Amino acid sequence: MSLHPKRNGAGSRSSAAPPAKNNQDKKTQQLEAFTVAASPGLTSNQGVPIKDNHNSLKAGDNGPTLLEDFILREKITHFGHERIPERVVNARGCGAHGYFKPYKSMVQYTSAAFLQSPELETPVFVRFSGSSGSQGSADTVRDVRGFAVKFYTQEGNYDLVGNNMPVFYIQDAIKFPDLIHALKPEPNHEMPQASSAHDTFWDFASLVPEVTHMLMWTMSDRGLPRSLRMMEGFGVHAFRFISARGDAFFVKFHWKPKLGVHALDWDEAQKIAGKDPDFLRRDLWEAIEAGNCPEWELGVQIVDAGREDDLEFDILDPTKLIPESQVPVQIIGKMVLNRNAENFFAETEQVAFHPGNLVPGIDFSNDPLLQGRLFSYTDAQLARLGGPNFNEIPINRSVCPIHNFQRGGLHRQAISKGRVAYEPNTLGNGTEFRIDGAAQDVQPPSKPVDASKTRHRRASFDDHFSQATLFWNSQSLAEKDHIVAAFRFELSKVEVPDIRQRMVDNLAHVDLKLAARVAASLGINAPDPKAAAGRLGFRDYRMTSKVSEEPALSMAARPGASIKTRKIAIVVADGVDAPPLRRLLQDMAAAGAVCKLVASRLGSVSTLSGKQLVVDHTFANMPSVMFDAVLIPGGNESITSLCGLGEAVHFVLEAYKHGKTICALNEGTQLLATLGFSNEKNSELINVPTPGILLADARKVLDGQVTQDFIAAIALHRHWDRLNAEAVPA
Ligand code: HDE
Repeated sequence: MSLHPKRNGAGSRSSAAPPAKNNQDKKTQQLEAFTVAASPGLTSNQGVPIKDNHNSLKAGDNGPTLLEDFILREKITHFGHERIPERVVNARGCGAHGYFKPYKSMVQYTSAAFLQSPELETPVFVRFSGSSGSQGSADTVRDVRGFAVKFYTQEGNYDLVGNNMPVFYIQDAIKFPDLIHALKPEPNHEMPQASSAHDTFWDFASLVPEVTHMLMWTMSDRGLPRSLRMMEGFGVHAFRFISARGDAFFVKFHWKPKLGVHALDWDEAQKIAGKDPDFLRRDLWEAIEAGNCPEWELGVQIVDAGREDDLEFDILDPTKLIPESQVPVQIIGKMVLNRNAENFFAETEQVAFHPGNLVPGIDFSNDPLLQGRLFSYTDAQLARLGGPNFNEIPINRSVCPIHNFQRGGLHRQAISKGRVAYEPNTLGNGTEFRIDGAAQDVQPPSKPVDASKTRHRRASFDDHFSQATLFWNSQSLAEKDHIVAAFRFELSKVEVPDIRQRMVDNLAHVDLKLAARVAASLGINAPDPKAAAGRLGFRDYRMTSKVSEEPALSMAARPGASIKTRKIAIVVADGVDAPPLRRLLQDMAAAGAVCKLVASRLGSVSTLSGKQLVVDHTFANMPSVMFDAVLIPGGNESITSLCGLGEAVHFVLEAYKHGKTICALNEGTQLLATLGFSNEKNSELINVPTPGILLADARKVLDGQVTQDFIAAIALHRHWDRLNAEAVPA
């Protein structure tokens, strides 16, 4: 029996869970043993019954509280210690359980047991995170997102601790503290929160050109995912697959979301940060609770060890990606997230990832950024989780047995039997016990190392711009506009003009037009690539790229076909024309969309025929930025009220500005009148040449035409090429 989605509360675990029959259930069963249900009555932590939880023990009714009140002392003391240090980066996150299943055996490439059989489901826990903000920061800030997956395999835990972008800012771990200090709030006044738009970040960025490629990603719409369910994941570094025969391959990991890759608009993202700072975690939680379990396919780009020099860049350089048209991504399996965590702290906060948690058949590479991470994560867990036994915390336990002679340490839970805590021994079970190294080692020997110590960086890491240019060239016009706008926004927040100037001079090495467009709004000189090239530490070196444009790098080039889980707002008031609306609601639900009625107040609105429709949200509590599309049903009275209601007009105008699909039926078109759309030929479905704006005759709803057009337009996600969108004062 596997824990596949159950509608209505797929997230909840029954207290009498059935016995585990496959690997996927093993983790659930294990966690079950630690799960505590609420029960009547209260006790202290020692199990002593508590009769009064309202009054502390005092010397007389008016007297001081007594120190001997151990119930009060215990409660207050525990409370004072209930926080742990947040992660130094990636502090804000949310997680969910699920499983991974290969589509085929990868035996040819790796001996990793969880990749051998399409029959085997492996339990996983995934934590998504924002990298720069603190635990309480908003979800929708511009940032790279963490995408960390813990596979509970039968050979131990394997962690793929990646991001939603395939490259990273820096090439060597020794720069990480500098990068993060520059990115985080400035140390004197602790501002700004969860934002790179400040002097210290751009000061660093302008002086360290290796960050340029990653900047292109973070300034692009990839920095603003519409949903965690709609973003890609990447292992970033080259890892290695090792087969049972000892053959070695470089491998880059990809997660491809089944719902497509989609982003928010920057204005929208900023507004959501105020309206619902939990937007992304709420979206994930609600989707799983509703049984809309998100899925990703695992892809690998495999390069035979020894063939890596065929690439024009260094495979060990984490600021480079392997273009998919150069080495195609093989899809090898599927991950489904189907259960929300039971307790945020116990699971999501205490989960401890480590890129060095590997299983036999998967190895790391000599990527100098990865090498530094191998040290950092254990160290981080020691600081955060208070000692060396964090592997015993339920969410971190492997599902296979643990046996070694590590003993003691803070919070040790295992009660190890016997007098033997060393190897080899004969006293453990009466015969000689000795590890002889016959089994495959987790870290197989690779090429012998015979080199002088050096702090030198390889010349093959010198090109910082070719792939930034490749990324730029691969974007659609709208995506390019967004990148320009993002650079302008960020650099306009920089107070020191020299920093802005250095940055646009650097950008001139990516693309002169990009740099000129950014500079134009900043009140600085036109970009000067020569000025950048003359600067200390700046290398003006470009490799010869084999690929000049890569479709996989653009989100616009790959719109999805489905509108599953997309949110549609139906704006209504009393007097709404219900029959066509009902039909559209049915059609949209059948296509998997989530429709919500939005009005000026909660309760219900009356229809033309005097019936009542229940309102889900108000314009104030669920503004247009929380939706993917808008439907304006007809009904004279309803539309007259909505046209006179500022918040309703704003709702629709803002949706227009953010490129969302808007469908108006009959009189509903009047709400769009402020934008100059009208529906004079009321009997026709008018395809106004404005993308994603459908003005429809309600009678056409019944023949399915409106449904079809509406779905097709929503599936395109956003329609950026709209006239006068900048004129909308939303
Ligand atoms: Fe991390 N990173 N990182 N990182 N990272 C942490 O680990 C670090 C890097 C990533 O949901 C910390 O447990 C160094 C790249 C994710 O719990 C810390 C370097 C990538 C998460 C740490 C990097 C990542 C972290 C903070 C440069 C993408 C959240 C607390 C050498 C491939 C995991 C902790 C979760 C978290 C160090 C660079 C991804 C301090 C030193 C590159 C998704 O150990």
